Amino acid sequence: LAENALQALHDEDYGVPFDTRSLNHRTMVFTGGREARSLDGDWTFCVDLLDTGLRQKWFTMTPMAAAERTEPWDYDPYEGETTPVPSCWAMVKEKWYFFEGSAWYTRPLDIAAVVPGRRYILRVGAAQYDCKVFLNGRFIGNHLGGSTPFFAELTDDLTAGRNWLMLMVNNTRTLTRVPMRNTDWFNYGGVYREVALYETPATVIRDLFVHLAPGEGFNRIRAAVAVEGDAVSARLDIPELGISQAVALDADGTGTIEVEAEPRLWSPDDPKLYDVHLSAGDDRVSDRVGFRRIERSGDTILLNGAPLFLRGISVHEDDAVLGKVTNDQDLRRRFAHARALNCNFLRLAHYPHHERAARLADELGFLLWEEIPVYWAIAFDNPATYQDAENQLLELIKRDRNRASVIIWSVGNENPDTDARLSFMRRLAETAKAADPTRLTSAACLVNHARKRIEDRLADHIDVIGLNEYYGWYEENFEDLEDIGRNSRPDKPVIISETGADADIGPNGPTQGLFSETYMRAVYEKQIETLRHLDYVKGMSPWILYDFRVERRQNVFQRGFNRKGLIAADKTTRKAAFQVLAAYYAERAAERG
Ligand code: GCB
Repeated sequence: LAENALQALHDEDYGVPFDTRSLNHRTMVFTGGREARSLDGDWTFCVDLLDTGLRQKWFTMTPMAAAERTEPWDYDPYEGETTPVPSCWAMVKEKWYFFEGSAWYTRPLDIAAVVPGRRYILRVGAAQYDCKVFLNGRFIGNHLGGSTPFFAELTDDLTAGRNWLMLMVNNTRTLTRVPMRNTDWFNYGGVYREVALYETPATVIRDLFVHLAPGEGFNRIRAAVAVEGDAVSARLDIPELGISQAVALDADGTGTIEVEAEPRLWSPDDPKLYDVHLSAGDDRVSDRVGFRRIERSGDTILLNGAPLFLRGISVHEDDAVLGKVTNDQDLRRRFAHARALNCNFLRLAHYPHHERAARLADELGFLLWEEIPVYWAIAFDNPATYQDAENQLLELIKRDRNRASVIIWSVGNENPDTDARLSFMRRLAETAKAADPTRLTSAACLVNHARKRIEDRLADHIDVIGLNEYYGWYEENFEDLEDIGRNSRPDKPVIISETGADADIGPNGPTQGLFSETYMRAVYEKQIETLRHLDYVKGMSPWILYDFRVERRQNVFQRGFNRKGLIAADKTTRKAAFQVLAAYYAERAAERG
């Protein structure tokens, strides 16, 4: 079939093009406390650069032995190579290292009985970037966005016995995706977070948002719930606070309550969490929630009413061996390194990280900046690109808004100050506020280098100004940073969301000058010396904790990695600048008394 016949094929077969049966934030289910059946493990796998699978409808092939097939076939989803889920295909076999395109995943799904009145819902933790879900030859739905979870209801297509589940995952970089074609991190493809099947009653709790109510005191808790089904009320229980309260549901299944309570407030020093339960009809979910308040007043950030300085570090989700796959051990090591740096804050750049990161931060007492990949030159004038970005933002917020650790939603990184960008990102910031009025919004902005001042029209529409600056590295004249400090009078808190320098500490790394450890250390020393005198700077998250893989960095010192890590890609060897930052943060922490 010719390229332009593809759309017709979709319409003819399904009545809808693939990309309109959208799996988006509206199809999310609240999963806290639910039992899930893991679908991780080996799946049959095939890369498909030319999208032959869609043309030949590989998803409709029935399983049979090769000898029984009567027609020629170009791929058999039921035989051949396998790949583990979760994984990034680049990390599984060398021949897939630079592969960009579509890949097919197939596995059996055996169900003893499809119980009437029960629902069966698939959750994919993340698939980079476009994922089409098929069950037993039928197209179920399509998700866009590489780092947020999505849900597909399988109930109507599932049969007792053996079913076949297929995912087609496409990681092609395009001008209209979020991120677009050009990034400074590796374009890993694949189903790289966990996949699971949830079984629920007919009535399903889709959403639960529980937090300290905004306002004066710290003695009211608010819960907003969304239930699908015929329940007219739900019940909220927080046993440790003596709360057991009915929540009346409107005709659309939503309801909100506010109750008096005196929770011990969550903070990095005392990361207290409470068990929270919600039931509606036969459905029941739970969560572990900390109660705290984050606010901005003038150029100050307040946590539970007290001024806060964010001693942070930026971090990618990247591993020299696993790629974007994250596990508990990796996250714990990350937080242990942040602790050794005397941090109280991490910037999870540049896309939503695994939800376990925020759960651990809740437990261990770290504050987080979370972000969507509105990175560099997005197609700001394209409505479909906006929809995609907004959906990723809402999926992230709905996934993590019960996490006390998360204090900032960032709507983007280093985007030029154009009209189209302003309206796109302002809308995102407003959407974040509407979905979650309890947190601060931000974006990593750029300095106006010509006028040497902090100046970005988006600053009027966000709570905290993130600022990426590389004086001493990309900007050679370090004195300019001092001018910028003098020339700027922001009326909001500024966080230096990035600064840094590369250093190659391998055997052939230089001993002085650019890319040397000594040079990197000097940049950190100068940055700290300058920034510590700017009283509107209320925190920093230098770039970056670990060296990370990226295609675009290929000089003799980089060799496929961005080397701005305070720790090398082995996640063990510290560079000299580590201690410089750790010492500064120790001083800031002590100042607090
Ligand atoms: C930036 C980007 C970040 C890059 C970094 C660098 O400004 O936000 O994604 O990796 O600079 O190292 O150039």
